[in-house]
Amino acid sequence: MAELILHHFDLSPFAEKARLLMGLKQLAWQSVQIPMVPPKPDLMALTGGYRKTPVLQVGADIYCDTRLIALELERRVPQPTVFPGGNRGLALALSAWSDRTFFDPGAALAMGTNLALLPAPLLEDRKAFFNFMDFSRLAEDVPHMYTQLRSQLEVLEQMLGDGRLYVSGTTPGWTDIHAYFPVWMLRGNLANGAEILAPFPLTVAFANRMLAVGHGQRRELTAAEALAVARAATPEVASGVLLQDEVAQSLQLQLGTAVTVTPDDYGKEPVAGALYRYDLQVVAVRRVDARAGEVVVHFPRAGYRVERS
Ligand SMILES: N[C@@H](CCC(=O)N[C@@H](CS)C(=O)NCC(=O)O)C(=O)O
Repeated sequence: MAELILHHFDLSPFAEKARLLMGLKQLAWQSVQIPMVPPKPDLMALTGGYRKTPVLQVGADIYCDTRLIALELERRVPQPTVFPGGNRGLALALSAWSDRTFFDPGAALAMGTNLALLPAPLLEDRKAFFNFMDFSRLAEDVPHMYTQLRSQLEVLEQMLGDGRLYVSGTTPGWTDIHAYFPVWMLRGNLANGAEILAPFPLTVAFANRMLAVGHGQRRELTAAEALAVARAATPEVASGVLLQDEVAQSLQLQLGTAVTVTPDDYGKEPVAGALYRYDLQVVAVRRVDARAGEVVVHFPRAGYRVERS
């Protein structure tokens, strides 16, 4: 297998999810630091427009979104599994709780309690990016967001209530990463993080165990080196599958049809390419870039809109 290259920045909570996947699987990987705000020209050369963090590159295959990165790492390196206890479906379903219900109030607080400290370009970018946050009342909403966050910490405390070491049971998995990443963020970004966590002792002990999972073996790489890896590689052969669902039928999709793939929540930057794979798990497009060469960009099917370009 070509080397695993993660495009990320250290402060990114979603990237922490991917780094913990590397830790769970004890993987060696290469780290390319990307800017926190656009322009991100080197990342764009690989993704064709997807700007979110993190992105996984394996040769000339580019995987967007942690929901797909987890599945792809599991496919490539099945053991140790990130779905211990046979809870794969439940673990996948929990991303909605983790990425929205639990993470959003933490993200709103990280912004709302640090407004004076945030660099202007970061604030301006995030105002446009986080379309689900009402920036006009971010400061005013701080008390409400504390309660929203605490209510989910309480849920996590209940998940751990029978004394189990991990949400997944005796070994950590993707559900644990879902449960832990908002806690990682609040520890790192909220001045009163320890105070907020104090009433949740099982969660604190759990978070310390998750910290010990680590990030596997990480080695830094430059963006130019990563682009050279993509140029020198050829994408993996596609499944050849094209699911004939309502979308495929209404758009008359074929493999090779020119389409765009766009996140349906926020950061709605379309990626254009020739349809390469289309089923209930993955939609992938092939594109040719002047700097990256021929690449295939893969997205989870859930949460992404496919349109003819
Ligand atoms: N659904 C995506 C969400 C990723 C996401 O929102 N990442 C944040 C960083 S934590 C982001 O992209 N922020 C803007 C940026 O990095 O440009 C995933 O699971 O990977």
